[in-house]
Amino acid sequence: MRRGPGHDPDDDYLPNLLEYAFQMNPSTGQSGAAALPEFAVNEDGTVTMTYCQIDAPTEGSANTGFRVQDLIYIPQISFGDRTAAGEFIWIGGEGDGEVFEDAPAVERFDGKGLVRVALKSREPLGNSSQQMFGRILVRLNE
Ligand SMILES: [Ca+2]
Repeated sequence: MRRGPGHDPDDDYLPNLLEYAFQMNPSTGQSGAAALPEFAVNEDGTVTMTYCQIDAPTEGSANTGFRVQDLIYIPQISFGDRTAAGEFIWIGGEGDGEVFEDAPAVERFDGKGLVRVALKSREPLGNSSQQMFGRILVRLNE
């Protein structure tokens, strides 16, 4: 059985939890790139992270994570710093830093049960020579 949230039956490197969170098909390796997070640096040095989440009543904020049905979407950034164990240090969500403006721009766009969420950083972040990563951590809301 390969039906658990961490399984990847279509071998596209997206576990079932993320296929569900981004409303992709877990049994075919179709491209779901439109639903995956994008990260852009604005002219003023702020960054905008854009991603899709399930279109349903939402609680929380960009800085605590958005609770939608049985999922939590937690936007985070990293400047490439690592822990002693070699893992990236992520900032945002879970109370350890307020990276993004609270009110995201939310747009319905595809009729497939998703909304596109655009989050802008509160301040300029780094410069073009500094590596920066963004991710959406998705967890089950237990
Ligand atoms: Ca998959």
